Amino acid sequence: MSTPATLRELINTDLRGAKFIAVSNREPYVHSRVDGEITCSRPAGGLTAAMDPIMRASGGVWIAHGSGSADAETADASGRIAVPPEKPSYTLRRILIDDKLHQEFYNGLANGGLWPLCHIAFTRPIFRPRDWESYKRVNQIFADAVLEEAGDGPEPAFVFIQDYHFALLPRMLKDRNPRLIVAQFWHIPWPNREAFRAFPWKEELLDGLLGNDLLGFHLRYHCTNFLETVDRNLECLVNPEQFNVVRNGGTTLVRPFPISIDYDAHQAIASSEVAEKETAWWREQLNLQNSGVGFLGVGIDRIDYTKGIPDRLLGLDLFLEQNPEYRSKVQFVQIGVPSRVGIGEYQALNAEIDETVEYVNKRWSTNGWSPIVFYRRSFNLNQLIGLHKLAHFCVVTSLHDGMNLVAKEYVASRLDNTGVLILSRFTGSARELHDALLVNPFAIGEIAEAIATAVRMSHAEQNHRMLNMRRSGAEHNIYDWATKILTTLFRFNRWTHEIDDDTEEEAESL
Ligand code: GDG
Repeated sequence: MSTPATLRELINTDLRGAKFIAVSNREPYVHSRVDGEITCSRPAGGLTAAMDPIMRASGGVWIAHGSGSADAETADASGRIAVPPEKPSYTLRRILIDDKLHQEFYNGLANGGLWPLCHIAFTRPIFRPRDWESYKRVNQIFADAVLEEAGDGPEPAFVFIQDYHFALLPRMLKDRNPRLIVAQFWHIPWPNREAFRAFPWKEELLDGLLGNDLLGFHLRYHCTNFLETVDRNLECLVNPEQFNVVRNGGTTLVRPFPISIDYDAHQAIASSEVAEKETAWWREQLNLQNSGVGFLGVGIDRIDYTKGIPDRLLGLDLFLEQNPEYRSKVQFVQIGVPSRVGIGEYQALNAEIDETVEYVNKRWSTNGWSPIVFYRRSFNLNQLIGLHKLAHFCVVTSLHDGMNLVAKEYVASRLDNTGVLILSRFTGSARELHDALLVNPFAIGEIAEAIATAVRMSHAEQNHRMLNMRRSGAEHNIYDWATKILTTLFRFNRWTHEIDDDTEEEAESL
């Protein structure tokens, strides 16, 4: 198993002193001015949660959009600030972008176009030409910053790009500095080639991605979808057996790297006094001692239509209808972190969640008990872990999700090997956590049935399932994910432009 130390060693030896430059839209630390005071917060989201420990180990530079109201004044003149604030170990370089430009890039093309295109959640994507222009412009601004950080000295630089906000960046970088080693991880699914037909600027987007030496997805299935999409749309050589694409003399390896969490760090918090205190806080906050509630369920998500939050609440409603003996015995806490609120579909979803919470609570509430407690706000990690520890079951009902880290975090917090995970089959996590109760999230009846199974499950069965899931969680941590990406690149031997035998063998075993 990899650790921060083994990852650091790998970077120092195999990366041969290359600069480590990460790129993402979202920054890991946001400075805001609230009532005259400057505060620093960590945004909710899978990508920043996963990348921060890797950057701590690499000691490199992370280039990201500076979104906080006090971001400029807390960084130096070129946007650089040492982070984490409490114990600096790497540099965050903030890119400040005009609001309108960022809005068209982020809410427009990235989240209004690519996000729904890549997820099967039956929300239609919207592609506005001006958003595409802004997407190109922002990719260009980031390319300038990366090239500046990489410098033009003889030492190599490794650029690790995150996600669908920067599909054009790899080609922009390679065109201007072919010596750069460029890898990208696409944190969301890649659609099948039929769905991708809707995208208006196919050739440019795919060519941009083929500027990468390595392109990673969570699942093999997403890799296959990508290779088929490229084959259908571009002049190039697609090698489905070797999982690579050759275009204009350059090779892009396409590989699955299922992402994970910092499992040990998570467990360490879960076993600390801090977590105990947070658990006690939740017990009091929810008035669990006096309420007669015997089972607590939890859902934690960004408020996003891919996460299936209304479906989950309706699943709980059906469970209460079908299992009257559990009314007033089961309480469900849903945490929903506001996300992308500038987009119409997200505003509609917020209204739908409010209506559903009200409908279910009105239907079943009695004597001070309401089945759903909904918090539309974020909590810090310690508070989330405190809640995981208290919850008898956790419900993840994403309609489609590249991986889903919440499922893995719940498992990591369950130190006593109890608790039940109800998990959508349409998450990447479902491919690893076989001992969860797997459900089709579109089928509310299956969610109701899974809740019924969870509250009736014996301790012995909980132990058996949770132990298996915890074993799998402990085997694949976030450092393994980064290590696999880096070793695949080294094997590919980008420095000599050769694909070695190991790489061929590895592709055959995929
Ligand atoms: C994308 C892909 C993929 C949630 N509430 C709070 C909070 N969170 C944290 C969770 C978890 C993260 O946010 C959410 O991660 P997910 O994986 O569930 O989902 P996305 O944000 O959609 O992430 C996803 C991921 O990228 C990584 O590749 O798994 O498929 O869609 O870590 O704990 N964090 C804090 N307060 C909250 O209230 N601090």
